[in-house]
Amino acid sequence: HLDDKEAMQSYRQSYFTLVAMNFGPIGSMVKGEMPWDDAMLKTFANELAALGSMDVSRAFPPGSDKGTTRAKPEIWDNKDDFEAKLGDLQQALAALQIAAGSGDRKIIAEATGAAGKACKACHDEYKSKE
Ligand code: ASC
Repeated sequence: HLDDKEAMQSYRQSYFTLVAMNFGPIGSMVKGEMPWDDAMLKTFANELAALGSMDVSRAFPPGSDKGTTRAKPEIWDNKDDFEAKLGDLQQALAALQIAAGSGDRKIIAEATGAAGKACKACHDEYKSKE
C-alpha cells in the first residue's frame, strides 16, 4: 500500500475528513451557528490534537497528484513550504486543545480562528477548487 498512489490518496482524504468533521462543529460553535457544548468541544479538540500528532505528509508521495485528488502539483514543487504549512496546522491543533482545556470562550475563539487560517493557508495554494 505504501507505494499504491490510490491508497495513499484515500488515506490522506480520510485523514482530512476526520479533521474537518472534528473542526467543523467547533467552528460552528464559535460562530454561534450551533449551541455551545463544552464537553463536545473538548472531545473534538482532543481528537484534533491526536490527528495533529500524525505524520500525514507521508501520505503525499511523489506522483500522487494524478487521479481522484484535489491535491495540486504545486505541493511537490514546494514540498518544504507544504511541510511547513502542515507543521503550522499541527501546532495550531495542539494550541486548540490547550485553549479548549481553558474553557475560556475568547481564547477558544482565537485558537479556532488560528486553526482555520492554517487550514485555509494550505487550501489556497495546494488544494484545487474542483
Ligand atoms: C472547516 C473546513 C475547512 C476549514 C476552512 C477554514 O471547517 O472544512 O476546510 O474550516 O474553511 O478556513
